[in-house]
Amino acid sequence: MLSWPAPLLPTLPGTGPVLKVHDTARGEVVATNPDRTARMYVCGITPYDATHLGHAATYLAFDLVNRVWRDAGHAVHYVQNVTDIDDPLLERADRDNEDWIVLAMRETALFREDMTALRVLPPEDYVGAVEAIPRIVGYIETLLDEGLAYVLDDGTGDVYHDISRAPGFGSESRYDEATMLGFFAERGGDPERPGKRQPLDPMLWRGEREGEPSWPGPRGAKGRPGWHIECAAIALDTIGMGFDVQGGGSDLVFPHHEYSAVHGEALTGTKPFAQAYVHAAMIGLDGEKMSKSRGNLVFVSKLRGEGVDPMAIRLALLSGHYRTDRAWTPDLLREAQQRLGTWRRAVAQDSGAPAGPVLHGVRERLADDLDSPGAIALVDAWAAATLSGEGEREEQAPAVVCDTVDALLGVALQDC
Ligand code: 5CA
Ligand code: ZN
Repeated sequence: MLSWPAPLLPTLPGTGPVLKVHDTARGEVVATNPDRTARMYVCGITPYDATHLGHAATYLAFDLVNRVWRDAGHAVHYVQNVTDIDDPLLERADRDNEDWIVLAMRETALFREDMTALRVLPPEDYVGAVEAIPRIVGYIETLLDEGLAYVLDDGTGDVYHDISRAPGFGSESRYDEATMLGFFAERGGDPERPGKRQPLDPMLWRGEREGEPSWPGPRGAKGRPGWHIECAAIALDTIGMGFDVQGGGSDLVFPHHEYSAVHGEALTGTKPFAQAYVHAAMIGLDGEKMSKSRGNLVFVSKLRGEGVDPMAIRLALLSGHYRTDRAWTPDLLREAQQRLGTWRRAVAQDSGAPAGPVLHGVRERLADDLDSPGAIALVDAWAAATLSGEGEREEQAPAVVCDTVDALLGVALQDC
């Protein structure tokens, strides 16, 4: 699929430190240890209502991962999917009496525009579920051939992964069975379905149903792919097993990332699927998680349409830590707009407070589990000192801080 245009990325003097992130599977902050090319897979949108500020916050968190790795001297192979066929997309198209393909294409196009406006570095591979179907089918056939998957015996043609044959099951989320069952039922699973070997077996392929789109499937049975095998297959085909970071919002901890990992491990006979599973916390509005199903959404495109500077949206979302559930409020945006104005005035000065500690400090804060509020506080302090006109001055400082904020926080202040 077409990705989106890359923003310019200034090169900073020296190199940044090793990135540490919180890994859900180990339950602690761990150092990433990428090869020369770091590999990251971040779960993309299901394109029926893009891009709300929750989505944006999640992609901004992983954009920081990308930027910190690049600053540390790595190339980054970044992969993102688009779940352009799944139940919620078809349900929305049905509700609005719209062609699901038109809906998906329109929302994906809007997402690209929002990501471009927010200056998110684009993925090297941007892959839709539909275009991946032939590969997904091959993987499901492998699981069937190895006796790790089974066709349900009720004539539907639905295929499930037998998780009793998956020894690693549970090691990503580390949830107990009751918790798993709760989230599974809540997030698209079917624990009660008769004929399954285990209630927690996930669907790999949904046999053709009347009125639903379908494609040639495993062993010639028509239908469409399950959700978790989509991400496992796309990751395996692009960056392979053992990649550095699997990312998404915390609502994907279970079942989605657990099952993607289990599918990947079953298909390759190797572990782990990802070295670290990193989850961004939820953005809420008026005390509830912002979600399509609840309909309490604020859209990036709506704010842009009202003339809000995308850099202020970016700063507002980064002013909270990515692992803290937080609310979007008008005050948050106002504060970010003010901050952006202050920073822009400061970098427009002929000289400023010393830049070295800002560059070093922002690098250090972001490498420490993406502490964006800590990084922002350092730039605030620099801007205040610079605008006060007092203390030590350096002629190059405004340009260096401008580049630092651009390269590491992704906030463009001006042409530095
Ligand atoms: N297509 C799947 C992933 S393969 C999916 O979850 N799509 S989504 O459109 O529902 O969400 C896209 C991304 O935004 C996911 O990483 C999800 O975890 C994240 N997300 C959804 N709602 C929020 C929210 N309120 N706050 C933060 N992140 C969110
Ligand atoms: Zn996914």
